[in-house]
Amino acid sequence: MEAGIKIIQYREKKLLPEHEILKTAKKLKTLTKKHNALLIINDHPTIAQKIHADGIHLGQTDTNIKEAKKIFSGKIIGISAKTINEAKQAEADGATYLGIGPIFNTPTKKDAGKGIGLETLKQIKQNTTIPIVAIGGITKTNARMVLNAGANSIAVISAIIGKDIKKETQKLQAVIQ
Ligand code: 3NM
Repeated sequence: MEAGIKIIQYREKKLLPEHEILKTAKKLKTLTKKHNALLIINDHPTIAQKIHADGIHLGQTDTNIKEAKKIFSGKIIGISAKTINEAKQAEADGATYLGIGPIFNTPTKKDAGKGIGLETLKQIKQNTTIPIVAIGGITKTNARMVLNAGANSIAVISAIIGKDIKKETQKLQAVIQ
């Protein structure tokens, strides 16, 4: 966040007990608030509600948006999609942004499947109106192309994690601004 990251998504794929997830989520809420960044909790609407997260993110197989809305009263609800139909459906269901990916092949998420490519991203953009956060295999080398294809924002893991996070984030910022 010191390097200008605006949104953090906390992803914990049910490997930890709920009280541990809650503990980490609380710490992240304090940190993101201090840095004026938004905190999105992946799935776990109950935890998101408890810590007053800014938003939740739901995958195609997570809690559905109707159920999530009964639990989480925050404004931001993102839904992952990789096809035009999924994206249109997510928008119709009331998502406030789309997580579109993987744009490129990525080893980070083993079950993400093959990259959908920039052409599909363009088509999704043409068929939807809510903001698109693109994810999957995005680096400082291809980030500009992803934005040019219609993404409003990019989300990254390996482009910055396991390296000098601040330095790599600044390099990314330089190409996307
Ligand atoms: N979700 P990296 S791809 C967490 O397609 C995640 O929904 C994806 O990691 C999706 O930036 C992905 O290292 C992994 O490629 C992104």
